[in-house]
Amino acid sequence: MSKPKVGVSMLYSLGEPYNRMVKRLATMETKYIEILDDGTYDLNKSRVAQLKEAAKSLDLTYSVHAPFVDINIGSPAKPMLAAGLKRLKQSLANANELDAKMWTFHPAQFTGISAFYPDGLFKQSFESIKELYAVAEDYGVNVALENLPSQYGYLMSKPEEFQRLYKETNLPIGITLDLGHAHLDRQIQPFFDQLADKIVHIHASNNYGKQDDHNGVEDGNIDYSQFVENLRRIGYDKWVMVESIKKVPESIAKLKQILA
Ligand SMILES: [Mn+2]
Repeated sequence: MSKPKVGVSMLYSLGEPYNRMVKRLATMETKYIEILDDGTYDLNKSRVAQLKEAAKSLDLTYSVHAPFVDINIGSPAKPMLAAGLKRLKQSLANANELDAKMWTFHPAQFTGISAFYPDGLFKQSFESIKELYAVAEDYGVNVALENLPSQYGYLMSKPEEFQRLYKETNLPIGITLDLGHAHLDRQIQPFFDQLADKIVHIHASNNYGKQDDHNGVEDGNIDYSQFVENLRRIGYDKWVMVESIKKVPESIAKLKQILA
């Protein structure tokens, strides 16, 4: 059986200039790279061309993390929702150009007026997910919705919410399981127990169960030996991306060791 592939998200270098991040690609201890399409790393035509060149010369394969800053796919403010969806669709086009193996995006977040629209956030976000999924299907890009922590006001922190999505939309959309996020809601094991067949991409970092620190994989109290057992049990052979912002090379090495 083939093993999970350990990759890395370039999130950790976001404070550095874009070109330095591209140069770094040659030094990473993995060929599986997640590109963050947001902030100062916002993709455009020339950057996509540059990344394609790097992939060719360094034999890299990409996944793309969708933009999320100031985007809310469940927004009740129509112009903002439209702007967010437009940006997400552009990111899907970028992912397609990069031949990305996965495009991960974030769920909706509560707003200051969400309480006035019972269920509005779920309904609007499910509509947005359908719309994005259809665009992704046209491109042939694999997409996955990420679990986010409830303590920061996000939907989709628990398996039950994904079950509701599947029930109400019938979409065969996958899940990017973010271990750090799931740990904050004590939901790592429930995700593996209830939605194992939906997990198509994994973000790995660590924290102490209080805030989303994105520590190196050894700095926190996520049970990584249990994680390895879960992956073996479900026969997971897709990507596990280090999404730490500290101790990144150490985290790549550690995951490679425990997943070997
Ligand atoms: Mn993540």
